[in-house]
Amino acid sequence: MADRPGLFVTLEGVEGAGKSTALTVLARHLEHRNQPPVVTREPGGTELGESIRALLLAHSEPGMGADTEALLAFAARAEHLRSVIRPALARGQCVLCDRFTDATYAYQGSGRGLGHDRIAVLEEWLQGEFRPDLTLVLDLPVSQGRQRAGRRSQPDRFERERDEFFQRVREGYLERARHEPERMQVIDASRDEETVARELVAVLDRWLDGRSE
Ligand code: Z5A
Repeated sequence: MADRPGLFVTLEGVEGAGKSTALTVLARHLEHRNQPPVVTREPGGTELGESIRALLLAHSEPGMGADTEALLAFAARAEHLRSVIRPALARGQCVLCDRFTDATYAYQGSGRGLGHDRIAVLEEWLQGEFRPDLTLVLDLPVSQGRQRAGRRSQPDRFERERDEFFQRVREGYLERARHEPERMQVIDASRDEETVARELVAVLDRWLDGRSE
C-alpha cells in the first residue's frame, strides 16, 4: 500500500463504459462518508492539460503518431500530478480520476500498437513507484460501449476509430488487470446503471474499510 495519507482511485475502460457516471456515484458516496474527493480527469485536470486534451482529441490532427500521443498524454500528466494529484493526496484527500497511465498502456500501447516498453520508460521517469491505489476497470463489449457513447452528437478523433482498435484497447486493459489483480478490479459494466453503481460502491467501501483496519 502506498505511503501517503490520501487515496488515489482511477477509472478506466473503453469508450462509453460509464466512467463519468461512475465518478459521480463514487464522489457522492465519498461525500456521504465525509471524505469529499477531488474529481479530475486525463488528459486534462489543469489548464495546460485541458489544452493538451484538445490537441489529442481534435480532428485537425488526423495523422498524429502513437509516440506523439503518448508523449502528450504524459506531458499533461506531469502537470496534473505536480499541481493537482500529489498535493491533494498529501493533504489526505481522496482523488477520483477519470483515466490515468493505464489508459496510455491500453490506448497507445495496445490500441495503437506502440508496445509497452517505451510507455514504461515514461512512467518510470514521471512517476517512479507512484501508482493508483485502486483502479476500477469498467469492462463491457465494445459494441455496447459504442452504442452508449453514440448518443453524443460530435465524435472526437478516438471515437472515429474502428471497433478493432477498441477491441485491442479492451484486451489491453484486461491483460493489465490480470497482472495486477490487487490494484485493478474489473467491474462488469454491461449491467444496468444501478447494479454497476452498487458494485462500485461496495468495492470502494471494502477497500477503504480494509485500509483502516
Ligand atoms: N486517452 C489516450 O488515448 N491516452 C491516455 O493516456 C489518456 C486518454 C489518459 C478521451 O477520454 C480520450 O482520451 C479517450 C482515450 C484517450 N478516447 N476514447 N475513446 P474520455 O475518457 O474523456 O472519453 P471517452 O472514453 O470517450 O469517455 P466517454 O465516452 O465519455 O465514456 P464514459 O465516461 O465511460 O461513459 P459515460 O459518459 O458515463 O456513459 C456514456 C452513456 O452511457 C451515458 O449516456 C450514460 O448515461 C450511459 N450509461 C452509463 N452507464 C450505463 C449503464 N450501466 N447502463 C446503461 N447506460 C449507461
